[in-house]
Amino acid sequence: MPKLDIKSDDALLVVDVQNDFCTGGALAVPGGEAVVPVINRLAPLFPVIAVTQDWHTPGHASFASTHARDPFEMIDLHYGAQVLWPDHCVMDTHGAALHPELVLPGVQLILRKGFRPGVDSYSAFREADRRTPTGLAGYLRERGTTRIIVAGLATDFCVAWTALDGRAAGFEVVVIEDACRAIDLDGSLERAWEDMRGAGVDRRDAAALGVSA
Ligand code: VGL
Ligand code: ZN
Repeated sequence: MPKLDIKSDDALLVVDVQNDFCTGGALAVPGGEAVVPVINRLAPLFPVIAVTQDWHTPGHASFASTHARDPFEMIDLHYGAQVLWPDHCVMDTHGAALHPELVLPGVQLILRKGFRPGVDSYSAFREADRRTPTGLAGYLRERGTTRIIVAGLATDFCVAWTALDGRAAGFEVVVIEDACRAIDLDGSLERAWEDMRGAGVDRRDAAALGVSA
């Protein structure tokens, strides 16, 4: 018996399972592609499924190359501190495409984020200026969603920011830890779990939904 019963007001949110975040990609998350079969098994349980795609312009402000700096340095942008990343998930490229083995015929919404040249967006709800909404909260509310179950990449960046903003938007939030993989930059993974715990995010495994990891 699954401990977490999926109901009609639950939504699965699949975060950034894209080629560039998997082995061989421009910003590969260790073991990133391992989330694919787990997510494929989770998806059929859900009445509502949304997928996000990190979707940057060439020369995006979050790219180290844009500032002639090295990847993983920090920079101050107009909205605050920003990690500088290798060029990744450039809109409409192979790296930005969803992983080819993701089988999600039931997906209803594909939400792109980070498409403004000067503003990053780890969160699926709110851009990095912390003001500009993506529209996802409104979409989910109109669909009758009260709880979101989050899986994908990367645990300590886009998954965590999405989970935290989901709480801020009034949703119950569950993160399926073994359906996620992390970047873990200078302790970012432990900090992310602390922040999520503090915000009331529920941390579970796929087994809680009766699904093997
Ligand atoms: C992400 C860094 C930069 C993520 C996206 O999906 O976690 N991380 N862009
Ligand atoms: Zn990005």
